[in-house]
Amino acid sequence: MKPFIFISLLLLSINGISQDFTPNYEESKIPAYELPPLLTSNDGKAVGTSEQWMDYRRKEILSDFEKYVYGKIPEGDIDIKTEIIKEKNALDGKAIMKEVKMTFSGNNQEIYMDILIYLPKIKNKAPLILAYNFNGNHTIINDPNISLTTSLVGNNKEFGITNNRATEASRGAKHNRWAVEKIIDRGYGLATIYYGDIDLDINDLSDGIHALFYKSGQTQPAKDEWGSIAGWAWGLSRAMDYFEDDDDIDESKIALMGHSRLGKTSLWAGAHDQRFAIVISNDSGCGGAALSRRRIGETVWRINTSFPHWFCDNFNEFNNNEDALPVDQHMLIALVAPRPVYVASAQDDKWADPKGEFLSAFHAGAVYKLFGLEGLPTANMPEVNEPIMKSVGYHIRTGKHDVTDFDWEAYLDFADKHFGN
Ligand code: GTR
Repeated sequence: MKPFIFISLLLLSINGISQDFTPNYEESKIPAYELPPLLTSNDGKAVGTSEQWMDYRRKEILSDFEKYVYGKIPEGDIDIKTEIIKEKNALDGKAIMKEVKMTFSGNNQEIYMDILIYLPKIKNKAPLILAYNFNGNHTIINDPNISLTTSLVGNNKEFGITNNRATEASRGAKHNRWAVEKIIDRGYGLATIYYGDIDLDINDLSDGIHALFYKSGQTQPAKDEWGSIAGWAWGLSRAMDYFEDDDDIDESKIALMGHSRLGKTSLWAGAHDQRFAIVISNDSGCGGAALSRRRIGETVWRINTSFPHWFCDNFNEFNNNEDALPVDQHMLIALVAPRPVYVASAQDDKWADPKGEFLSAFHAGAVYKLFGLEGLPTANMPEVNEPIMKSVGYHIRTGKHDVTDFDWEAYLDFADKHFGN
């Protein structure tokens, strides 16, 4: 895709948002709704044991999310080549930095994904947090050894990005969101990937990972096939394939974290791929942790209108028609069970519906109970800045839609608790 097309498409996706949408923020105006039952199968059987959950209910729900929300990954073989590009001392010698390039090819096309990895220098294999970034690996910390991304990035005057190509000036530009040193000091590794490596975040699925899987003559996913979120989730699983082969990484202790649209992605990846040991959603909102039926802030119609490429086409059937959805987002969180899951909200992030995020996490607890595990203790939201950490974790912190040191501290505490670090 040519850079100027990328810019105009970005503008289009912003301007394409309908003007006459007034989000509702009042609890009293939420239409009465009933959540689809977690523990009754589609043909009406009660699900009362963890075996029944794993044997059929989990599969039904996963398949409904594939069919109606995120889209299925098409079948087909692509070639994957993995190379370690760099390995260096980092952070004044207390960490190792690696760059790993995975190249994917199919249909005579090729894309690549660069995984940037920081590992603490510890005796054992490192547990690790995996999270996508929005602007390129080089933006998470000012480290001259990190390769600038060669994928297209958004233009930004402050960093001199005018032709959708990363600049030196954007090194470390997003360091506020990445507690790299804290993570290393706590004995964890961090791996990150620029999400645009897998699929550019524009309403165009003719390229990126999708194009590698198209059948002859196909240029768009079928109605029940993957949108961008499922594509990004696929990329996280490929990173996991690599971690399984890296002797410095403990692949049984990978926590997946994501913010906002990438929080939606981490939930879907973690639901789908049970190799991820902990799943963390930071301010993921509509299509992530928030219950769709509450229709607070961003709604299904609104998200499908502003970001038509994120979900599968079938999801449009539920625009202003949330009650017809066979699933709601508490079921997505439940798909992570029995693995620990953490949902975080921000007080000023009304658009993402903090209470809807909390309620999803709360209701998912019913499935954890089948495994003899504890979910969130009550249906009342905790005070701000007071994390709850059971097998389901939750906090709402003060502040806006963002990733802060407070969030990272909570995630590391949660990982310590469950990984026994
Ligand atoms: C918003 C979108 C949200 C959220 C957010 C983000 O514009 O409406 O669903 O994903 O972007 O990713 O920052």
